[in-house]
Amino acid sequence: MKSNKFRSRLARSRQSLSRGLGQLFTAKKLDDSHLDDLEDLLISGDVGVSASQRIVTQVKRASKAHRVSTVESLNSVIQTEMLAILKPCENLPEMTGHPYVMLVVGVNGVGKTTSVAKIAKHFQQQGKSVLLAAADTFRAAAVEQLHTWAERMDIPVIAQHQGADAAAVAHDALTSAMSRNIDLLLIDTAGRQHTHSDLMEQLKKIKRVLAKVDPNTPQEIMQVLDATTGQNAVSQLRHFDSAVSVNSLCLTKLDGTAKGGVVVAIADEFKLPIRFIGIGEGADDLRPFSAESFVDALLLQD
Ligand SMILES: Nc1nc2c(ncn2[C@@H]2O[C@H](COP(=O)(O)OP(=O)(O)O)[C@@H](O)[C@H]2O)c(=O)[nH]1
Ligand SMILES: [Mg+2]
Repeated sequence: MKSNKFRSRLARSRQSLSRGLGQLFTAKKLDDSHLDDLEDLLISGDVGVSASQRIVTQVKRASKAHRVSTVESLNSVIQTEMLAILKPCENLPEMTGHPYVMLVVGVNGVGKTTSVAKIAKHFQQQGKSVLLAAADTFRAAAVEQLHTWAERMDIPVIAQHQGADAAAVAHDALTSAMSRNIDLLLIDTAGRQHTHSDLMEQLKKIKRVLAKVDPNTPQEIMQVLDATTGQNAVSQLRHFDSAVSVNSLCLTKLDGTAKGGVVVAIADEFKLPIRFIGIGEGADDLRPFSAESFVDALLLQD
């Protein structure tokens, strides 16, 4: 059942790619103009220039070897190459250290707070004790939003008043997690400040303050990216990664977008682990990333 929901949430991305591939394959033999069309199709599906070229190169090779005679065989070459690009993203940071601290970052509106709640629930269901830190002190509503989720899931939250120092909230949360013997501390952060550089300074400060309490923390800096923003997500990642060294990703809103190919672009360019993908607004609409299921959902026809 779960995998059906996953497939159906990715339907728009799958349909847009497969329709294009079907149209491409009206001729008997793939020639160079078809390969250009294939590259355009992949790029317009947000697969990114470099990953699209990589895939087209493989299709060209297979075509020369007469291995691409049907739309299914074309699909299968694309599938194999996408899988090769995505597979390394399954190498997640190992969750060692106690508490394990995930600092969740990203621009406003990408789904940080929602993802923090979903991730909390995911690990709670695995029997881990979880604590949340409301370090988005920029907006009062952000703290409120986290509280609402946490109450529903019966998970404790550390928060302060609006405008409080985000690093102080993170500090409190970590010391509290240590004294309560918590397994996992999830820190929600702001996505907007007066300026972009303020935000990056704040995130760096949170990192410093955490490391002072426990030099192993934060073990994971997870950037949340909204897949519907396509190539914008790529440039957001470039900025955050250069400022705070992101070591995992959560890609949200893959439901209802035709831009699911952006996952391939991000994997190809950054080779960063993808821990989760978001496929809806509900608490259960989160899936651990699997390269196989993702490629199947993107390319395998019903
Ligand atoms: N469709 C869909 N909406 C999502 C997903 N994740 C988050 N959202 C919605 O995106 C909006 C912004 O989310 P929020 O967590 O507040 O973003 P933040 O500003 O980064 O903390 C909310 O309306 C969420 O319900 C997802 O995977 N799919
Ligand atoms: Mg938020």
